[in-house]
Amino acid sequence: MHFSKSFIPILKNNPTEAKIKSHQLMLRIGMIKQSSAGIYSWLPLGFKVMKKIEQIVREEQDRVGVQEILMPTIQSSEIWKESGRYEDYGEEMLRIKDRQDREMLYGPTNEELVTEIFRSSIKSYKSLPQLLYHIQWKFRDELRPRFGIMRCREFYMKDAYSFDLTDDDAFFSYNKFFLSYLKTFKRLNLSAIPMAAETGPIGGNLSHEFIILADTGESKIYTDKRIFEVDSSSTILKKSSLNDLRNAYEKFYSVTDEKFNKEKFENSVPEEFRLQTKGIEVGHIFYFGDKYSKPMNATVDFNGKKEFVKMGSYGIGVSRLVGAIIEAKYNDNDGIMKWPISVSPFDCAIIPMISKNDTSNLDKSNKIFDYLKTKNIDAIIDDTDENISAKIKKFNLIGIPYQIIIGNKTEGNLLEFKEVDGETQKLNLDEIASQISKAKSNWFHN
Ligand code: 5CA
Repeated sequence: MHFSKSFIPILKNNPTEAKIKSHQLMLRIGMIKQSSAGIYSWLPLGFKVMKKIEQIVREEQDRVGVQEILMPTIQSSEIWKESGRYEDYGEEMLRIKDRQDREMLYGPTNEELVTEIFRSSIKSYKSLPQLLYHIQWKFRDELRPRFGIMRCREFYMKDAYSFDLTDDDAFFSYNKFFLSYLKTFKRLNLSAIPMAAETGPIGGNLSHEFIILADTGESKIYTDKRIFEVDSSSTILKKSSLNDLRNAYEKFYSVTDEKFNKEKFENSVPEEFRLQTKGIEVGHIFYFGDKYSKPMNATVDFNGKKEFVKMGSYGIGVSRLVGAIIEAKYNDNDGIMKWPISVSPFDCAIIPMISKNDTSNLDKSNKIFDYLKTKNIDAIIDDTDENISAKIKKFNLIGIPYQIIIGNKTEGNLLEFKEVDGETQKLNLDEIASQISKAKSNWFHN
């Protein structure tokens, strides 16, 4: 890809309407464009990052045995009347009518629809557990959409649903998601902490939010710092191993502000480990038993009796994660962003110094590009006639983790190669390719 032909509309300055650094950067480097309040178009750079995040989320769902489906964005009001949430959901729900005057809605979440799908086909406890997920746009008519795609009205979410016979089985399902979320966020090079949370309009009484620490986050949290040391790397998909993991986390007091209890916090956390800060909610899991299966009559046969299935639901804010990664990785003091290689829009930027009548650096860049392509490395060449320092500054913002700079200092086979936030090294092309490939595969297998 040549920069001159790409659709990456860079702004000269930070847009004044954006209050937090992720929103500023996303507009500045042309990842998104607002189309109306809280509703955005995703331009190539933003879309690429979001699709890579989506793929990691998908792989980690598949890995714990969740099956992918795709439900529509538009739902009938009937099922929401069955569950009783049609009225309860209030003004956040976008209600529409079709030409037959039927009440429809743009789905804010899918508990009802997936329960309807489940009950029409699954009849026996022998088919349990059923774990289903989809990745689909949602709409919530938020009172105050803000911070760009962090709290918007139309957003992209992975939502999964579990169906089990007993509470005990359902906790096993819950814990599988608990583990898969930790793995997912790790592959995004994020440290997300599970915290006991309120359940709100989804319901139930067991719930965890997965929170990334950030000053600009909207969630207030109270936590024991020792929770950051919990290690999930040896946990396996067995009941007891997953229970141990949950216990390892729940040993430490860690809650969002709705659950905060000052006395409990101070009694259970020694002063030196207390942390009161803010974070971004990137995932949220819920257990709510028969809250939907009972009113919607979703049952299975068990020894001649009909039992209401026990359900949970599990969300990841796929589009919000794009902003959350920027909040975690962008240093707006020095103007350097560094995408984790696992989700970077390109693996490498080739930045040639180009003078008017001399195309030799551009020719060289094209050859490097072709070679990197044979190694499965996705590069972008800045073929514009900007000066080299403006180009480097621009790519520091765009955040592609590796840069190859082709300027006057290029000697023989040695190229100037640097990680966006690191020192310049002189390496030959083979060494560069293997360094990038190694970084990519490390993340893939994380
Ligand atoms: N049905 C449940 C679980 S699938 C559910 O909807 N949970 S949720 O309401 O907590 O949403 C799941 C995730 O979607 C949140 O953790 C958050 O990361 C993301 N999300 C929720 N609302 C918004 C919004 N207005 N803008 C961007 N992302 C959002």
